[in-house]
Amino acid sequence: MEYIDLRSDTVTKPTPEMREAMAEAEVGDDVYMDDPTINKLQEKAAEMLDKEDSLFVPSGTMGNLLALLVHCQRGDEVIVGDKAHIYVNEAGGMSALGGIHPRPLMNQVDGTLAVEDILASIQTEDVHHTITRLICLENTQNICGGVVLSAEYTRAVGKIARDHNLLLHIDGARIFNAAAALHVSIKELVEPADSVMFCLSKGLVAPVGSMLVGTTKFINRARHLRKMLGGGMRQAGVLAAAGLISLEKMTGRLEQDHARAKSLFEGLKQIQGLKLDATAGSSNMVYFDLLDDVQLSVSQIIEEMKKRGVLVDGSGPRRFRLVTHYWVDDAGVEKTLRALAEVLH
Ligand code: TLP
Repeated sequence: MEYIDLRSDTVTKPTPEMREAMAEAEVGDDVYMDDPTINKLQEKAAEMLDKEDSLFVPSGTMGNLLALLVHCQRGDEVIVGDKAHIYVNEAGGMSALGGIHPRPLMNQVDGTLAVEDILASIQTEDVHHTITRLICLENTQNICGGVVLSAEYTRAVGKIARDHNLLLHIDGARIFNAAAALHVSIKELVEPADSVMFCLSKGLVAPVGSMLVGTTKFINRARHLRKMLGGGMRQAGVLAAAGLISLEKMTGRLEQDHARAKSLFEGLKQIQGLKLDATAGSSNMVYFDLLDDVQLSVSQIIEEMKKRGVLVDGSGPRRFRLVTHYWVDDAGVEKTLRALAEVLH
């Protein structure tokens, strides 16, 4: 059966054009920095974000971890959202591998960290305290609903960082979705950040890989630590070839995914038994809860949807997240809505 797969945008398989580019990619040994396709991808990513340099890494998780390890010493503190992927979904890498102390602040419903909370959490110089070193933002903010943090807000946080001698890292796994939703340039959106991680293998459809972007000094240190973590790849130009198509072609089409998330949101509103998040459809995600009168469990609904050719995933005991992407077309949205209406009634 041909499934419509809404579990995540990480499920995107490479396009035929990507597969062709991968097959024909010029490659070399990237640990010697000899892979021309990786070098081209890294130059292109740095240029697009208007930063000095960038590094191809196997995953978003590794990209974020490298940023934390480069920016912080053991015992340093990181201000991070309590719903941030870095805090919730990266296996505690910052503490386990870096001895870095997270300072979780409550994410607001719009995905931001309240400026007053950030200011109040910066440690004063005191023998009892950790040293606050870094602020992490996530844009789009996944768990808050794929919500988008504005350029203005990012600038405000960047100013706090500079005023207090801190650094700013953006987990921009879906930063191109944010730029598309805001209609601002990616350069403007990331300008205040010292480092940014973004994923090629989510809405940008590449099969593997993320980019870490920042100053040349930062990237050189990150390359060293990537090797330490076993992430020094060799002829990975076959992967970078797909990543180049992500940057050249896929960054320009994300509004289609957002429009389909909005159609899903509108359609789901017509189905009884669901409580949709107000932020649903801000970018390419729709989160919703099951109302108490729905007798079926999340796993029963997942099973029933699968029988109807639609893959969905739960994100809580009564909660779902649907994610639109390149391989979900208008017919896929219709099929999903029909299937869910049938399952729930
Ligand atoms: N997110 C995945 C899951 O891990 C939850 C998903 O399906 O959304 N930052 C953010 C904001 C992310 O959403 C993710 C992945 C990552 C980082 C990590 O990227 P990978 O999976 O490449 O390590």
